[in-house]
Amino acid sequence: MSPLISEPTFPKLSAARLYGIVDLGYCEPAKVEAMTEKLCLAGVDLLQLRAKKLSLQEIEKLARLMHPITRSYGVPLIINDHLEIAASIGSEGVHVGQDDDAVAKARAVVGPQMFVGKSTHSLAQAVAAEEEGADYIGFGPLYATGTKPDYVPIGLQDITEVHQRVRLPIFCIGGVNAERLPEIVAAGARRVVVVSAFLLAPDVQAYVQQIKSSLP
Ligand code: 3NM
Repeated sequence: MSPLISEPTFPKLSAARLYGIVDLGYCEPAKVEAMTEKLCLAGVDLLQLRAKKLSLQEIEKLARLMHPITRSYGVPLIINDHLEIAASIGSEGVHVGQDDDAVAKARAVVGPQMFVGKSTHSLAQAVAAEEEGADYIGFGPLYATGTKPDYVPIGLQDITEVHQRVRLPIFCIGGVNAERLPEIVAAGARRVVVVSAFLLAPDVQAYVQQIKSSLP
């Protein structure tokens, strides 16, 4: 008889509130495993691997290191940009930008099980991403951010309306930190993505927990 191997179960995407990103602009490769563990332990609901400057081989290697850790916490792992890597490692999700592949192309590569997220930078793009079949959207950057320096911040004024017009989970992103969170939540945000504020925090776990407990 073959042993029973239990498949990890992941909560529904709609239950996710706090989305972390292991961005290799802030976290060196040798620290990716430890950072993944800390973020998951502290309570991120989703975790993305984002590495704009590494080779495909290096990114795949890191994704393969992260995946057993994220799975053990029941945290979906999302690969930024690289559909083939997502398909090859069997991550739970993939994330595409406005200049990347369309959602349909992404789905054709990664299959029907994996969820597909899309970055949006305006109300019109948010509505279009839903029509295109995305499973969730990022909405931002709310503030100017060194993590995505070429993007003009969209501010907080459209957050309420995007929640009225788009039924998908909406993750507000870009310059989100503990100090700004109250005004972001007051503007109508229910879900956020935090990158540099987590990765640069002196105590990552305490910082994640602080943000998590301040979300509605
Ligand atoms: N995408 P930080 S803003 C990766 O608006 C990313 O689509 C954005 O990093 C978008 O929390 C952003 O360090 C950077 O500002 C978020």
